Amino acid sequence: MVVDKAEDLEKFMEGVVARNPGETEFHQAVHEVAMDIIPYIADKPLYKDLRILERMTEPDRVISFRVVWEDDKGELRVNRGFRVQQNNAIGPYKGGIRFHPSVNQSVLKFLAFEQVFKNSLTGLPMGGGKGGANFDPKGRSDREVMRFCQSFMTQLHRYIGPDTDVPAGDIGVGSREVGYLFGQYKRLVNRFEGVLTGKALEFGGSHVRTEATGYGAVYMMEGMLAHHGEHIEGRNCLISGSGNVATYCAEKLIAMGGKVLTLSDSSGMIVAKDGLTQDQVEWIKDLKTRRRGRISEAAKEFGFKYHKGKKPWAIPGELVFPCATQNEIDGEEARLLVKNGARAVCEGANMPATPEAIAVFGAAKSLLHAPAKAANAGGVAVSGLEMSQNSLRLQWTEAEVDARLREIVKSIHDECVEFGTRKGNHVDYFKGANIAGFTKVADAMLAYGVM
Ligand code: NDP
Ligand code: 2IT
Repeated sequence: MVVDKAEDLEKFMEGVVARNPGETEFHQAVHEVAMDIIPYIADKPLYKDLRILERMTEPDRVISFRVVWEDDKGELRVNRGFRVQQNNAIGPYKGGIRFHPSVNQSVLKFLAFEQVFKNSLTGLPMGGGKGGANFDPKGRSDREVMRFCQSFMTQLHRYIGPDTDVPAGDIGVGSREVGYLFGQYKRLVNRFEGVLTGKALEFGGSHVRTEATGYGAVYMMEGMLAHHGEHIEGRNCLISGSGNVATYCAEKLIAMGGKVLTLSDSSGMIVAKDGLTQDQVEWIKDLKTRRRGRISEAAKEFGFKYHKGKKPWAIPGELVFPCATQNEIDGEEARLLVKNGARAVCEGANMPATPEAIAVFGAAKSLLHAPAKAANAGGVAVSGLEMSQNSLRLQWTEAEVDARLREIVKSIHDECVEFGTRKGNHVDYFKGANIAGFTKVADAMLAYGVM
């Protein structure tokens, strides 16, 4: 049978767009996966005729709810909360919660869809989901954030559970918010159970969960370079963002001898021309998690150059780690990075490169590019380990969890190589990750029959 794969992809995407009007981020995430999966299943009737990919694009359910809370002036505020339960074929729904004004159904559906493939790649029994609210924590007091979290969980608690759906952090949701969310869940259901990950160590958290996404991205970079006979030491690194993922990415790069030139936030970017030190990273972590300040303050404190409103992509660097948000590198910025000597891009953030940027990186001779679902899977992998520890009612040591994290990232890298190697040892990490992530979920769905 001759199959026109391009026509198949076009028809498939027409259906996705028609069923999900206006959800551009979701269309983008599905298209990026379908580009690899449709050719892969063209001669596999079991997957193709049983419409497995089409079924995977339809969330099991999307829950949306009103979140009402009182600000410090006594005024009532109304936000919209969501949980997208995308797919639980291989385990309970699992994925973070995002609090950011840009949150809407399209953004959360893209994140939940991606999460299914990412979680599958970890090899742990976790399905995919994502949640959040269009709440802006910036400028809000601790008490306001607490009241918002409590109201959010009052709605969410009826839909989640340790064997049903296990949320965690994402943008705007860190250990403070997970504490408030977990406390409210416990109060409502009167059970102490592993319903959230990213908890503090005192109440069921795992060592290395805070560090895991940033560390995991660096382990992935290390694996990609090693596969090509290279290493991190002595190389100039560009990082965007200055939150959880970015700061722990910087920390691990410094430990491995990399030179971290940049960090950023939504207001601008700092350039440390001699490279950040670990002490400076500690100061920035405190700035962001406790003092809740802006990255410009680090420039004042340490005499770095601050570029208001700029992103790091015009600075020459070899190892590139977008760790802030979706679509933060466009085609033009990708061309600039390539021109300035980028060797590898490792996606700490979810879907940080636009389709045009992915195409530019793909066309650049031998540039290595790890997609988010492989590069930032370390975070959810340690979340999966936190779930295991909660079930066992045990806490593993830091060394034990870090060793497991390294092992998981290595196996993700190996899977990308197995399914993504092209001629001449060049690895298409996008293709490898998409196919490896897809097959496990697809085979489980086949086993369940038609549903
Ligand atoms: P944080 O909230 O800790 O930090 C986010 C950082 O990105 C901040 O510096 C923030 O700047 C910046 N940022 C956020 N939105 C924008 C925007 N629209 N434009 C410019 N800058 C922005 O979040 P995380 O570090 O946890 O998450 C960063 C990325 O990593 C996200 O894509 C997330 O989905 C992904 N990720 C996170 C995981 C985790 O375990 N936390 C796991 C896997 C992926 P500002 O403070 O100015 O808003
Ligand atoms: O995008 C992600 O993988 C996360 N925000 C982490 C999810 C989790 O459940 O730890």
